[in-house]
Amino acid sequence: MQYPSFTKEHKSMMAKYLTKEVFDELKDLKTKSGFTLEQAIKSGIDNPDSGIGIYAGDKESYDTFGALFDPIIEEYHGFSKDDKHKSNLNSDELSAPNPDPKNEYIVSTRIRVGRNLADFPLGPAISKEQRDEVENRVSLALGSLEGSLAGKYYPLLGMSEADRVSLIEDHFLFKAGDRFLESAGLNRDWPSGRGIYHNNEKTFLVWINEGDELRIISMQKGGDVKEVFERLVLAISELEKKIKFAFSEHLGYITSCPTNLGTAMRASVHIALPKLAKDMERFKTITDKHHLQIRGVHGEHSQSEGGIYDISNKRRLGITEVQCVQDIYDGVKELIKTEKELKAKKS
Ligand code: ADP
Ligand code: IOM
Repeated sequence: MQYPSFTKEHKSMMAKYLTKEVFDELKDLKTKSGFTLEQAIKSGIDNPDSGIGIYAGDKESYDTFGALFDPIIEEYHGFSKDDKHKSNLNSDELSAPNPDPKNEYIVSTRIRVGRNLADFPLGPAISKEQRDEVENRVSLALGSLEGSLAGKYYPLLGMSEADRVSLIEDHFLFKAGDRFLESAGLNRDWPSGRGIYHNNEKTFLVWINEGDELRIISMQKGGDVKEVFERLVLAISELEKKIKFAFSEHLGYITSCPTNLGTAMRASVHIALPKLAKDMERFKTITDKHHLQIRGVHGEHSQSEGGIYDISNKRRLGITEVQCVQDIYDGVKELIKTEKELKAKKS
């Protein structure tokens, strides 16, 4: 492989840190599952608008290609090579009374974590047989859940187009054909091995074999962040009794995208902020202060609709799960306060 010809459109962290020197050091290396630098960086090369532009094929990728992953992880999470990840899922330590009890701003709250099986490569390097085995193991484990977590697994293979589209539009299911995942090798053999599990109320959901082997999701209408967190914590602890997840003392839960390492948690609200949306500088000052990311209503790389934004924690590694949710909670409180002030001024 030749050193990639990056253009000025290539804005990813991968493009920033893949100097010729780093490239020469890594270009001929391979992990035990056969994953190469070329595969790791393909998404960022094919998609110049990538924010990060690199994926891991297995846990070992983070060591083998450390000369490239380490500075990206440091810049994204503020987490250095010598830091240790820590976990705290104790909801009693979360201070989060509903910031919008009258349901004026927050449409819905969702918290997800990514997980991958300890004994398998990650999605970019997994074989079809291994992926199908992951689907079998995970759907079996989910099938034994009881009480509020009890539900049903719906494989993508054989799902009607109408059901698939309506699950996506209602924000429950992942989209098909994501070009970032496509180039990362994460869409191979689609739709085989993929699917969604959910309880009756669709407040507890698990995606199987999308960007990670599991995305464990708790969501509901309104702004009761604590209730959403508590449901997620219960689901994680039940699943951990049945499945061994890939984990490292240093990097926490191992995920295919380095942005998700650590807690692998993205806690988000869909929130209507029409006044702040007209002053993006002020909006961004608040989100930056609280380490938050702004996405559109249809997920990453989508646009806002009707002044509704997806606001979530950006940092996931080196801080605990409680801190991830606290970041978003504190930021959302300030966003609502500012939106109210702007509304009062104009009327
Ligand atoms: P991920 O959360 O795994 O990073 P995306 O950003 O692609 O992935 O979002 C996945 C789906 O979850 C999208 O349909 C998005 O609209 C939906 N979603 C995210 N946050 C919320 C929320 N707070 N309420 C409802 N749906 C949400
Ligand atoms: N992996 C995905 N969440 N994203 C960070 C892609 C990118 O923009 O590089």
